[in-house]
Amino acid sequence: MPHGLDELFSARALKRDPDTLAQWGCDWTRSFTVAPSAVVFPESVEEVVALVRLANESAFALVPSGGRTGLSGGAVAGNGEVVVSFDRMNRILDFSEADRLVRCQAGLVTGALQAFAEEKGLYYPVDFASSGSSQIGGNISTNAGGIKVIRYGLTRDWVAGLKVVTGSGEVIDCNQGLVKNATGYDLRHLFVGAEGTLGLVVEAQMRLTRAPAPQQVMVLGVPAFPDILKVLAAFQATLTLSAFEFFSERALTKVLAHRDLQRPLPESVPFYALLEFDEPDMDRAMSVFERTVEEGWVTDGVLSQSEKQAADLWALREGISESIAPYTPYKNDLSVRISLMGEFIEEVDALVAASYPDFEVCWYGHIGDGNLHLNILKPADLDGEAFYERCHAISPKIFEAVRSRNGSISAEHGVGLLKRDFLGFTRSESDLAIMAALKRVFDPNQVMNPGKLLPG
Ligand code: 2HG
Ligand code: ZN
Repeated sequence: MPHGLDELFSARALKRDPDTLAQWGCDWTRSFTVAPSAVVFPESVEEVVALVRLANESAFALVPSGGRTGLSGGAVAGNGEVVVSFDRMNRILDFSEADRLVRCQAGLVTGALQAFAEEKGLYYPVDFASSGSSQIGGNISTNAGGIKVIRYGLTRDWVAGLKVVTGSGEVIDCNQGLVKNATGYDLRHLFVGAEGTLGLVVEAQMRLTRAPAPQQVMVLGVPAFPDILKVLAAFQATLTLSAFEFFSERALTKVLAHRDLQRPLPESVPFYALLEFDEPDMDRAMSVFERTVEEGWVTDGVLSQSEKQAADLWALREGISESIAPYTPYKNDLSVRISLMGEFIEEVDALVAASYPDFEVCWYGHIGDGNLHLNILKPADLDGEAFYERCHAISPKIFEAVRSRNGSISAEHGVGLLKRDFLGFTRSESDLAIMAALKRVFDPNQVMNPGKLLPG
């Protein structure tokens, strides 16, 4: 049991009851042991600094905790660690219209930043299904992606400045909102995607942008997977897409069984592409659509006629993850360059079909940016452990297909515990050695999220 916490935190900000430990000790993964010793809710940077110093002196480990919507176990505390929740550091501190910058605390919920931007007539474009509960600090620590990456990039692209408490308890301000800053190493980018292994992000300066035109959503039925890539190329050659997503018929049936939604098209089709684009581009989009039908790539399509219909079409894609959660899916979050995607998905699909003819496989994802979500569903009559073992055994083969194409074994979900032992498929020996050395610089006593991302 870590000493000294009671002197730092009031009873209101320090919890040890089993319900709090269970809730704040894990993320959306359900397969890891959850055993934190305490959860703290700091309210200021000073409290975070004091906590990190105490962790160094008393040799206990810290696990940062945002909205805990992660899917790789990055926020799981399984070894008596102290969980550091940012739920009470969730304020917007400053807004500059001229700079289009919001300075906020790490616990600000992503959706609250989006809503604030909208109030100011601006736009925060990083978006995903969990934006209602995920927090900016967590988005930064995992370099969250989501559904608009094809147009707006990743969280990293919107971070203009960071205040971080390093693993040794120093406070550093990185970049401070500047656009141009050619003064050596940009430390800000080391903390983006570091999964809390180097320090705790306590504040951020997030960039906003001009609000886009009203959006139109189109869902197309595509019988053959490789043709999705031709459809993507045809649309991208003609207009700017805000999103280009895909899902398989099997993934669609799971959402329809879970939610009160309509099939997008009268007939079922093996694959669907979901596109979003600016309304003023509608005529051009319609003519590309007609061409994709003439080419035989697309059988049918639907165009949103109202905001409600657009939201319902999006729900068909964004609702998949939640609708398959009851099947305790084995998750893969893979990326390769778009040009290699056709042959890659064919190889992995054949591998998965041959390895588990008895398992249901759901494909979906952000195909416009090269990111595929491959979820393998557990049959109801198979024990969880046995299912996990069988899936785990095939992972190296899938990852080998990734490695041979210089892809990534975790495109946007991070490494955490789930992908840690497979990191060598994506990162070289030298990369891993440099990452471990950097960890020693920022966190010499290994108090920051040990065992995540890199072996503890
Ligand atoms: C999505 O794109 C999320 O829906 C979750 O990244 C993906 O559950 C998944 O595998
Ligand atoms: Zn995703």
